[in-house]
Amino acid sequence: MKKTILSFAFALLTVFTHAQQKPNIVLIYADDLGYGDLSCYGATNVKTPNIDRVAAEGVRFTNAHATSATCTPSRYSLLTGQYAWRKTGTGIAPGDAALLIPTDRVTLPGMLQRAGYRTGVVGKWHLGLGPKGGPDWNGDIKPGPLEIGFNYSFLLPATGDRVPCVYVENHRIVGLDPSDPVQVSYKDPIGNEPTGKANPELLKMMYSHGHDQTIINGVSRIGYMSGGKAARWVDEEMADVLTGKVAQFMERNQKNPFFVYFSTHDIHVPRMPHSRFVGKSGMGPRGDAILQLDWCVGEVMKTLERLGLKNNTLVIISSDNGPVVDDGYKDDAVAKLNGHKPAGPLRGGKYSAFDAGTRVPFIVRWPGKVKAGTSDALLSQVDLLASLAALTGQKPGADEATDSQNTLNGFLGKDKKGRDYVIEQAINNTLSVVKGNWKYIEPSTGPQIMVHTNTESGYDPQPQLYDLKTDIGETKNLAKQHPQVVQELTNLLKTVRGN
Ligand code: NG6
Ligand code: CA
Repeated sequence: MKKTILSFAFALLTVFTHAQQKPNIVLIYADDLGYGDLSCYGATNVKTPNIDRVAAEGVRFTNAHATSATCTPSRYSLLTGQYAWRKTGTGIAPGDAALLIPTDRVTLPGMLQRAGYRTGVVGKWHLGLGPKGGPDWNGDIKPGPLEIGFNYSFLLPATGDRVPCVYVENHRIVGLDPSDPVQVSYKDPIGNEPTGKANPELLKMMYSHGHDQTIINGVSRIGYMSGGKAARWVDEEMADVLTGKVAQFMERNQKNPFFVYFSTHDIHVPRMPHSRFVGKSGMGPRGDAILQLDWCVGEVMKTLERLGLKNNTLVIISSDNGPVVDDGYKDDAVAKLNGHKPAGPLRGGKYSAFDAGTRVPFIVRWPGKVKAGTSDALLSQVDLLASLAALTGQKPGADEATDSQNTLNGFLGKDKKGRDYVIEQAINNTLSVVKGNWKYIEPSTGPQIMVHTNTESGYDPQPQLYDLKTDIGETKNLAKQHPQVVQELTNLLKTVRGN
C-alpha cells in the first residue's frame, strides 16, 4: 500500500515537473521552399501530408518572412537577430568562407543555452567556418557553431552544390582518412579530379549554369576539391543521415529542454532524393525532394512521439527564401511543373525583391499553447531571437540583437497583427518594406529578369508601390497615385537603415 502511494506521488511529481519544464524547440528550416510548394499552402500537384498535419494541429501563417531572398543572409539574421545587410560580406557564401557570425555576440542558440537548453544544429550551415582565410579542413574546424552557442553540430559546411562535399561533426570532418587530406579551392583547380566542364560524360545530372567544377558522386559542383574520398557524402542518403542525427540529438537530450535547428538540404539543388522518392511526385526531382522533406518532418514528429515529447515541444517549420525552379542543373524541374506554382499567388522567387523572395511557409505547433488555425500576422524570422528569449524568460541586452523584436504572441497565434512592418532584402541588396497593405520596393538597377533562373527580379529604377490586399501578385505599381505613402515608406527605410 505504502509503495503504491509512494509511486503515485512520484508519478504526480513527474507530471508536475514535466508541465513546468520549458518547451523543447524544434526549428525545421527548409531550403528554397516556396510559398506555394506545400499542399497546406494550396499546392495540388504535390502532397505533403506530414507537414499538413503539423499545420492542421498548429498555426499556419500567411504573411511570415525570411529576411532575405537568399540563404546566407536569411540564416545570419535568423541566428543573430540582426539584418544581414548591416554587415558586408554576408551575401551567398562560398564554401571556404570564414565564420560570418561574430563569436562575441548573442545568438539564438546562445541565448537558449543561457536559459538551460541543450542546443544542436543539423544540416546546411552556409555561414562560413574557421578563422579569416577559411578553415583547416584536416584539423580542428573552428570557430563554427560550437563557438556561437551550439552544443552539437553536424553540418554540410556550405550547401549541397558547393565543395567540400563532406559532413563536419563538431570540429571534424566525419570519416576523414588522414592519408587522404581534403583540399578545397574556389579559385584555381586543385588536384586532378574530373570536372563537369571537362568530363560531362561522367555526370549523373548535367548542369545548366555554373556548377561545372569538381565532380562528386556524379554531380559537378561549385568549387574544386580533392582528397577526402572516404568522407564524401552520398547525396541520395543525405536526408536519412540528417534526420537520423536529429533523432539521436533529441534522444540524447530528452531529459533537458533542447533546441534543434534542423536545416534540411531539401529542396535546394542538386535535387538527388533517395530512390524511394524518385518518380513519386510526377514533378521530377524538385517535387520528389518536396516529398522527401515532408518525410523528414514526419520522422521528426514520430521521434517526438516515441520520446513522449510531442506536447511539450514547440515545432516551427519554415524556409530560408523563396522558390527557384532551374537553379543550375538540368533536373527537369521546369518541364515537369505541370501548372504547379512554387510561389503560389506571389510574384518573383528566390533572389528577387518581389514578395515570393521572402514570404515563405511558416508553421508553428505547440499543443495546448497554440490554438490551431491560420494567422495573417505580419512576422519576420529576425524576431525569433527576441521572441524565444521572451518565451524562456529572458531579454536580450539593449545593444544585442537590435533588429529582433519580441513578437512572441504573433508567433503563438494570439496576436493577429504581428509586426508593424517587415524589411525584405533581394540578392542585389535592394530593400523593400511591407507595412499594412502596402509593399514598397526602393528604386534599383539591374535586369528585370534573371536569365539563368528565369526569375522576375523586381528591380526598377522607379519606386514601386503595391497594394498587397487587392494585388498580392504585385502587378499594378501605384507609386504615382500615392506619393505620400512612397515618402512615408522611404523615410521608414531610411530610419531602419540608420542613414
Ligand atoms: C547561386 C548558385 C545557385 C545556388 C545559390 C545559393 C550558380 C550559377 N548558382 O550562386 O545554384 O547555389 O547560389 O543558394 O552557381 S542559397 O539558397 O544557398 O542562397
Ligand atoms: Ca536557400
